[in-house]
Amino acid sequence: MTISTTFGSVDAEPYAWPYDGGFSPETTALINIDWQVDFCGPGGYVDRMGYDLNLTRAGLAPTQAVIAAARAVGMHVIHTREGHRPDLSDLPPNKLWRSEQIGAGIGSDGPCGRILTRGEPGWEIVPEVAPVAGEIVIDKPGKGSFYATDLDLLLRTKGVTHLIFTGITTDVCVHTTMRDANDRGYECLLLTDCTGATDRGNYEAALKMVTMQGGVFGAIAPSSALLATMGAAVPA
Ligand code: C5J
Repeated sequence: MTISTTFGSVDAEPYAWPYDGGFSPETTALINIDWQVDFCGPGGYVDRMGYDLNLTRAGLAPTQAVIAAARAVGMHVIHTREGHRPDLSDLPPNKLWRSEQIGAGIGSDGPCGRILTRGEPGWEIVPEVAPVAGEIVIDKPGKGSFYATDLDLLLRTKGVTHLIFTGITTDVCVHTTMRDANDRGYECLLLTDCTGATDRGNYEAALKMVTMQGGVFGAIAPSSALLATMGAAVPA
């Protein structure tokens, strides 16, 4: 069976993405990982841990443009949120302990409500890249978006084979999800300017890791390359 593609390949590293020459909105999902106040907003989890929010916020504007382009062509747009049940029954004790060691105990009160807790202001996706009606939102207790969620079932039911990633943080939730997606056979692209980490060196290393061994987890490209392939306007 020949599957026709709407768009050709993206100028990516270490190969022109995707491996099969092109992609279609029907079989591609844009996965936006954990763009929550807790990871990029003042008073959230990352801020409480003392990291520079400029690093995790850097990808917001390019991600906005990519989400708009994806919506315009009818691509699947999916969002994830990391957070725990209010009774913390899905929070492993070692994760709680570690968060307390760094002064940002999960479930404790902060300026944005209880840290990393579902339903709290800090757990919400920031308005710049918030979901619109009809878009899937995956709530996950861990770093990977497939662990303890129905993401794989939803993607396979929709016939999705290709995944494009934005989100934070590059070296933690984005990487864990991309690695898992790759093992599951999805063809993955990470947009380099649409992601960020709490540490610049980790961000750079995480991008480099994707490209080793001929693209061990997929490929990376700036959002401008994706937008160019889709014939969408690249923001100045
Ligand atoms: C972290 C995430 N860094 N969304 N979570 O704890 O990457």
